[in-house]
Amino acid sequence: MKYLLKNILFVLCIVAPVCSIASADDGYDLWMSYRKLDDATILKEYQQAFSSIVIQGQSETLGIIREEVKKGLDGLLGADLPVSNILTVGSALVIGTPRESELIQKLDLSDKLATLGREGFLIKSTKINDVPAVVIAANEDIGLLYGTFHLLRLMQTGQSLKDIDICSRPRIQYRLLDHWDKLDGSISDERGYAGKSLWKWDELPETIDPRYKDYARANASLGINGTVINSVNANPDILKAEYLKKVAKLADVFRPYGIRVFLSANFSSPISAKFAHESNRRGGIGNLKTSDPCDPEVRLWWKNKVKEIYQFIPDFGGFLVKASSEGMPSPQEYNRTHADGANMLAEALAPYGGIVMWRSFVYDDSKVDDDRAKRAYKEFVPFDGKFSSNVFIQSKNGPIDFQPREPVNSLFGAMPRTPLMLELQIAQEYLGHSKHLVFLAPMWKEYLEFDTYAKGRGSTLASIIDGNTHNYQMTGIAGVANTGDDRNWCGHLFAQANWYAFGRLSWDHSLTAEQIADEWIKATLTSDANAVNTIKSMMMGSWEACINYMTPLGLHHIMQEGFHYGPQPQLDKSGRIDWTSVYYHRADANGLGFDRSSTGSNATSQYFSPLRETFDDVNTCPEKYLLWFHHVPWDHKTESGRTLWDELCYRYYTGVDYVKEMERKWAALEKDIDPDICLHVKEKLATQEKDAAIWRDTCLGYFQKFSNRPVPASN
Ligand code: GCV
Repeated sequence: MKYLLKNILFVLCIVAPVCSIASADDGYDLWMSYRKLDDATILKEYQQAFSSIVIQGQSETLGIIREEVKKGLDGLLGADLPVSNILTVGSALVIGTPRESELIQKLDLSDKLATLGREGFLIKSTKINDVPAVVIAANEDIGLLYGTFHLLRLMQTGQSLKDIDICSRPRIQYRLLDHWDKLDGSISDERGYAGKSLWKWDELPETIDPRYKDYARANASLGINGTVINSVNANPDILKAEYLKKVAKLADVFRPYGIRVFLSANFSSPISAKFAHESNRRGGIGNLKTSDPCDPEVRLWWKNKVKEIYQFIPDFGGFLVKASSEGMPSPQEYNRTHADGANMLAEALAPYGGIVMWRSFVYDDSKVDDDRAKRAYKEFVPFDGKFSSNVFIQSKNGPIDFQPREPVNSLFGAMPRTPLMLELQIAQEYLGHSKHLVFLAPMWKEYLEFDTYAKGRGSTLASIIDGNTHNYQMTGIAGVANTGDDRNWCGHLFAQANWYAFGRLSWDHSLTAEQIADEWIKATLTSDANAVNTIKSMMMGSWEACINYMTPLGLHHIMQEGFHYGPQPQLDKSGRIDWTSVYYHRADANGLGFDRSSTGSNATSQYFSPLRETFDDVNTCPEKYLLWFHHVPWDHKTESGRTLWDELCYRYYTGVDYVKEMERKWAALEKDIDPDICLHVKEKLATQEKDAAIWRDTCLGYFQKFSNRPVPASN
């Protein structure tokens, strides 16, 4: 008996883990696991609507659509649907362009299709030859792929398809992920928190990791249509032929998914290695002594290099350039301007349809202004209208650097004759890395809906970057990627929701954060109504909570230097002040905050009226930006009636309490969520709670030295 028991235990020990691995959800499938729907009514509706799939035409993209739609419908419906190019009896999903599909041609959708451009699509329920059909139609195959993913999304979220009649096209033309991946395969010191780079440079071009395809598929499912695959701190080697061959292989995988490859270029690439400066950010793969953009040899070097790139990658998208920033080389070293530099590259790319994304993230030059927040505006606005038509100025959302909260960068609205491309950060560099649950869609919505008043009321950031305010001829948005080779792509399962949200907003910035959360939860985690609501409630407040436990009331950049994770409100041993926390928070016996009003750095003057006046007056400045724009006395009365000090304490406690509440809510969902995911998130939340308390105690402990007022034990 004892022997038998021992054997049973042995078998259980061996088998149990195997079973749990087999059934475990490791997060690899992202929002595309296509679990069978459990709502019987909607399942029946879909089963009746789709007894077959009909796709006419041949192309690589159509092949992908066949694969995706089969996988999606079979999974969601628990079926094995036939895919063919002939419509038979029953009911069908019919996908095609009028050019390739006579079934679609017959429907005469030309008026609608004329409004949809190259990437748009329509989904419509109709009848073809008396057969009830749901149709996905578009002008190009890529539109069909986007339409297919959209239909699957509607089904994952359980929406009725009866009488469906929708048209969709992207509001923004260039929708890019910016990877800050290095050529040695690391991302960790470039703000990557999910393992190593997805790109296996040592295996390419011979070996193509199947994950490249999954990456492209995930992006295409959201409508992302470009990727900058290397860090803006660009290693010039990326432009050597040996790397271009590798990049070309990635481009081949991404192309049928509608994704173009772009590269970050190092401005001093043309310089010979023997003339390159010592810093590892300096260029040096060419044979020249200079990278002066007005030097004919330099211009020729770039023209030849671009020609070579297009031989490898015929649909190459263009260059992203970080110049005059954090030690990166620039045209200013030769007394040339940003426009000289960007236009030289633009001229080389123009014949092939390529573009330049020239970043406005500049703060190296101390002569420009003492206030870092003012520098981009001062350096770029004078050049409005001086850039070639294929140049974007790519600007971070805020004037400093992806802080938990900033006002919108004053550059937006101030360059009516230069297309501005918005740069957001999906990676949570300043928001708890991949350790904290922080859903970023509410933050991005706050920025997108921020009214700059550039052309009067309604000149929102969204309307600037989608071209409506200034009639830009090119429009673009980029998100600094949070992906890596971790099995679940993003480190934290909930960080996937930020990749998802970025993609969805880049296609349609009018979507609400709630809708995006709702879609992501249902596609990724569960469709149980209570669980969905609980998770949504966790996500929706998580950004504000993070602000509260890190940088409430407009505080900013008080993170650990370099690492940008934990709090470091104090100076380090070196005593250096510039770009340290004390530069930004300016705590003293009188109060707290950076005076950027007209009595201080006057950064408020860079905004349009009436924002300028609203921000300038401490009594009208929105409290969320209070310490961003003002140095405020500790006893200043805030909106709640509490003094600044008491409000600060209140906010720090509220932030931590929110994390505790998320832990409680998550614990109650155990039965609705895959056990592995449940545990993974539970552990992350425990870390977040610990970290949030450290933030609160460190910051309040430090600021108390100046305020001289007591810190309460709780709210
Ligand atoms: C890629 C911040 C980050 C840097 C980043 C830089 C940039 O300073 O901390 O890691 O460099 O922004 O956006 O260029």
